[in-house]
Amino acid sequence: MKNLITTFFFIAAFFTGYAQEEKTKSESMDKMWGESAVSIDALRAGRGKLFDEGNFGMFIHWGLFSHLGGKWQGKTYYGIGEWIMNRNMANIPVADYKKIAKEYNPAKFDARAIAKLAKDAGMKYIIITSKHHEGFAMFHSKADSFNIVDATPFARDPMKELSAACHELGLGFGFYYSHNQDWTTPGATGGPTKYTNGKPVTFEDYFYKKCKPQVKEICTNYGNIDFVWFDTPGDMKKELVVELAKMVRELQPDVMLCSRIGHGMGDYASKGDMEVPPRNIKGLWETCDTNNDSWSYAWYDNNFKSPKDILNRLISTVARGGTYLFNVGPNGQGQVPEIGAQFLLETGKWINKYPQVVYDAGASPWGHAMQWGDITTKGNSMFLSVFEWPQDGKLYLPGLKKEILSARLLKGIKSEKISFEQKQGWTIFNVPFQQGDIPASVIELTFKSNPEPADVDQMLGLSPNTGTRLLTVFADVNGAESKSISWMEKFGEWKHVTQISKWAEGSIASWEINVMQPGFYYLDLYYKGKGKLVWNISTDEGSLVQNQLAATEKYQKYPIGILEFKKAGKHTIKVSLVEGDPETSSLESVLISPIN
Ligand code: FHN
Repeated sequence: MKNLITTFFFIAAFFTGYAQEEKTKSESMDKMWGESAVSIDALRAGRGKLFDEGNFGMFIHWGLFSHLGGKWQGKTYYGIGEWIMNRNMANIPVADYKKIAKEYNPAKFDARAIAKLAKDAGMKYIIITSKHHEGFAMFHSKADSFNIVDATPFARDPMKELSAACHELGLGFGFYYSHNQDWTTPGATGGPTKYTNGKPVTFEDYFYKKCKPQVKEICTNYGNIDFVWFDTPGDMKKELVVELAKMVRELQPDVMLCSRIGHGMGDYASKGDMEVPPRNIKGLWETCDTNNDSWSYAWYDNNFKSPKDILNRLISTVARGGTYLFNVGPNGQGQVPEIGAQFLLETGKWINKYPQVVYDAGASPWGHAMQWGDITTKGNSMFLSVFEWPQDGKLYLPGLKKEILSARLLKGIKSEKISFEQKQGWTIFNVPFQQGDIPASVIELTFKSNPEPADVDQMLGLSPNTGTRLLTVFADVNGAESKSISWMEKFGEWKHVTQISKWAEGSIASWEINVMQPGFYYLDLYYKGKGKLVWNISTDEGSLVQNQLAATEKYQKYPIGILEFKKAGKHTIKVSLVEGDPETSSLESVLISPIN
């Protein structure tokens, strides 16, 4: 058991250490980034323009592991496919792993088709794995013959083909490179600790003989590149990271470096894998997400995100102030799995109709998502992307204090004026009963000047026609611990929430909400724990619900009862744990829904 726990923390540190460190920076540092000491504004106007305005890029995980597709010697290993070699998955010996190259022939790889897919999906650039942790170079490398040209029957350089296709189609292009972990190279993190002849080796040996020369190759042989996306810096020494960054910047002055290079040397911050943050973040940052559960191809993994999910996560990332990097994993033949590709094309059709919602769009002044969708801004306009269309012809927007010049329901380039009224701090739009566009319809509001956070009351709202989820990240917490946590479902498949735990007697989590319509509402709690728990939920008006329910070790939704709001307007809701183990009981959110 102890070993298992140690292993988990070891892996978690590899995956998340940097993200945690960079999160703090991205939230506090919106002026300077890394030792390049360039202001964010200068970056946005200069080499960061593609990243900042494009807002949507394609990530590709492709390597020798794609040939295995999650299976080794007849057994399937569930989790992120590119880790199959690792001791926490199939634990494949280095010599055996290297032999796979002899049978690797992704003959159906078509660089132009992949670049076109990215373009048709509305993506503005591609970032592809040139070398992942397995140590296999997907480009022609003079520094190490364990590469796709010299070690496989395929014998082509797909990176030459892809960079050319991107340049031809007007897409940006960049490389992922695993600079610290290299499991097949002696001296690298996770690699053999001695040469095959038994001689000792150091990390510096790997760094100077393989890592730095290969990074030089990818920065020299593929024309202009826009990104170098280093990953999992672990405990790499600062001087080596600085040396690498310096070389990259000299060879490719327009390149953008992701924060995962380590030691604050990146140009923009990278959030945790698969993490769409719930509140706005300042500065230049990105979320990388994948189209199913694994980054690289896995034969069993067809849990592809629908066009609705992709658009919702993309628009929410942009609405929080970030950029969305969305991954596909080509199979061993070099092809992007069909369902994932289809969903991306659907996504692209929608973006092509509403480009203004995504490209060069700014964050939502509300600082958080709405129950029905999300809000992005551009100039004097605000775009309400409505994914959950109201059934009763009314769309409720809480907290807008600025005068609206016009409200229009967009229909591609055409639009239709919609009427609205403003009362009790709410704007209520009269919308058609039928949703115009799938998966989201867009309402454009225009104003005399650019909408700012000061123009809205960011308080959460409870409308009469949709449930409102009160996330604990927005709660005031007294006497308990509020903490952002991340965990893996399958190996490498990350989930992120903020939770409230370590409850004590008198601990309270509270939210302020603006209630549009008084009445009775269903109340559900999302929590985890052990045994039976008793929760108490009360309002400033003296309404109260208390109930005992079972708990499991996974976050789940539990119906608690019915809560009454006697008057419309601003209210406080308080939650406390009355009975149950305070150590294991964790609250994730409260859902308040109208009773239909
Ligand atoms: O270990 C890698 C993982 O395989 C994948 O490449 C992701 C993508 O962000 N990065 C690392 C884990 O965070």
